[in-house]
Amino acid sequence: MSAQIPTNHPRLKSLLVREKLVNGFMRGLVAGEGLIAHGRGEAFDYLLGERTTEFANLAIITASASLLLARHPVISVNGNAAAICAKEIVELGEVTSALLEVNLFHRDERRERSIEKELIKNGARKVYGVGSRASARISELQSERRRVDPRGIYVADVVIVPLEDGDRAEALVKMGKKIIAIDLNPLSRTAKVAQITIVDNITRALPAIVSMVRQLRCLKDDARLTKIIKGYNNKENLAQSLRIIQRGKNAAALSEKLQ
Ligand code: PTJ
Repeated sequence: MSAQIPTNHPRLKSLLVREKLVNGFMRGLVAGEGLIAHGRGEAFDYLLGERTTEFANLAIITASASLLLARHPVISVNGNAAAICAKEIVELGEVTSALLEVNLFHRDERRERSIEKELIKNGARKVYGVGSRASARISELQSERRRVDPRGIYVADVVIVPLEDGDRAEALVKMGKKIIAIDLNPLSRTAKVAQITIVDNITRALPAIVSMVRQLRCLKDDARLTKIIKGYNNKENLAQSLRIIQRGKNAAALSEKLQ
């Protein structure tokens, strides 16, 4: 932990995450643009009260059920996700048997290798999509995100996309894949196009999915998992998250707490 941040600072958690990102930027994991993207996420998080809402929780349950029923799940990892949640990404990969694939918007092979190293340092056995391993192409996409691993995202049935920028999620849905987005902005293109959107901070969402997968797995009941998925409506769920932001009660409660 940083020597400069007092442990009783009311914004301690948030400041520590910022520190991880800046650290990740300096270590070559995070794109400069990633720091800006985090700021936008923080603003939405504040408006949501910096907590996992009941609607985010519903999406977490549905995402966990989908991961348990998936045949070939893949977790797409970008710079921000690796800098703030490498350990949790590896853990989720382990509990769901999902592959980990590096897929960057601002593609840069050195950064890909740094992210791969970070995941391996945190316990990953294999990382897909790095350098020439990303030899398949998503034809609908213009961005560098079109390059994917032929054994990873290209053939996945379920893909988790934390902190995205929209066009790829749309292309993957067109390819028939189920997309689980983690995005604090319920208005983003990714949030709207994904079949399951978890409107929550990745730092809270990933541990919650890991714990939910463990709970649901114990049921050994595929019919129940299918029922959970069928009963979920992403459009309605996003509208509810937006209502929380519009009402402003969560943000007011957070502001009160921080006085
Ligand atoms: O590492 P790269 O090259 O793949 O680049 C990654 C970024 C994040 C720069 C790139 O994907 C990008 O430009 O993304 P956007 O379009 O800014 O979208 C990022 C989304 O993630 C926004 O909707 C933010 O609100 C959201 N977000 C930011 N931080 C978090 C978050 N969502 C969940 N948890 C966060 N901590």
